[in-house]
Amino acid sequence: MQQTLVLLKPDALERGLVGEIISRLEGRGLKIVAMKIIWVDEALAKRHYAVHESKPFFEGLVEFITSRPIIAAVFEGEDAVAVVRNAMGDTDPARAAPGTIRGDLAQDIGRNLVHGSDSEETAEEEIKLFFYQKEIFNYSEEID
Ligand code: DAT
Ligand code: MG
Repeated sequence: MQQTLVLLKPDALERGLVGEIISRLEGRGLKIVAMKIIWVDEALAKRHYAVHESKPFFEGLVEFITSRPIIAAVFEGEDAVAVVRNAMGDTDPARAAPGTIRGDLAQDIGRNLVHGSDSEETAEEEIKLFFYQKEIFNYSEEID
């Protein structure tokens, strides 16, 4: 079992695509174990995207993710990291395959609707940035 961080970026909320995107991820068999709507501040945005600090698009990226509310979620399931990445499609919607979230619903690399952690290690770090452990539901504990 793996957990991964999913962010529905401001364009997803603005365009009314939240249900559609969540539906696609749930359709892959992933379970929502945490979810909240938040307004990301500059400090959190910069930490989350720290790996891109030196890139020319960094400032715009931070500006966009802090511009309006987003939805942060943790999805859980077998190979959750890879399943979400595949469901999202290529970073650049112009290259994203049809059938993927970005390939079907987005057009602009700066407005690509969704974030998904890119490795198990990154997922662990990113989840901690957005959620306290107590906010993440543990199904197995509930069932026992
Ligand atoms: P991904 O979101 O697929 O993991 P990434 O980590 O390389 O992609 O980049 C993070 C975000 O930064 C991406 O979702 C959109 C933005 N971005 C990446 N490359 C960009 C570019 N060349 N121009 C503008 N924005 C870009
Ligand atoms: Mg990334």
